[in-house]
Amino acid sequence: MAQAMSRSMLIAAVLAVLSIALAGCGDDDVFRTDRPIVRLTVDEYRIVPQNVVVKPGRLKVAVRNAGRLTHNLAIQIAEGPDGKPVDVPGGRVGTMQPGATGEPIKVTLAPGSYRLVCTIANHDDLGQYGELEVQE
Ligand SMILES: [Cu+2]
Repeated sequence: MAQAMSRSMLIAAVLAVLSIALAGCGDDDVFRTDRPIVRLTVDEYRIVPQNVVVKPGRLKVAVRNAGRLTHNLAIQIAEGPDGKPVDVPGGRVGTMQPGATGEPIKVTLAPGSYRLVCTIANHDDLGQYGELEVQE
């Protein structure tokens, strides 16, 4: 009886590990939603989820800093008028202290590809960026 139970628990544990491993696989790491809100978490040096797909129009973005350093979040067009990345209007959550949640922002996005990035120091170079795809 006890043995059967521990076996089923072991199987459950193995399945849990497998599902976590699968969830971590490259192309599968995309968060898709039809809802006009996205919640992101930032830490050293990531934006989670890193790949987000939303519908065009109004989008509320809420960000929490789960890291040990300060971070911010900008939603950018990869190439602005001068060829450099530029924030979409209203598309920046200011510096968040460790453990803090930023003031949620509301942006209006046309279909296209946008960049998510922390613009503090060299966090971008350290991998703290992501992609926001806006598509019908
Ligand atoms: Cu950062």
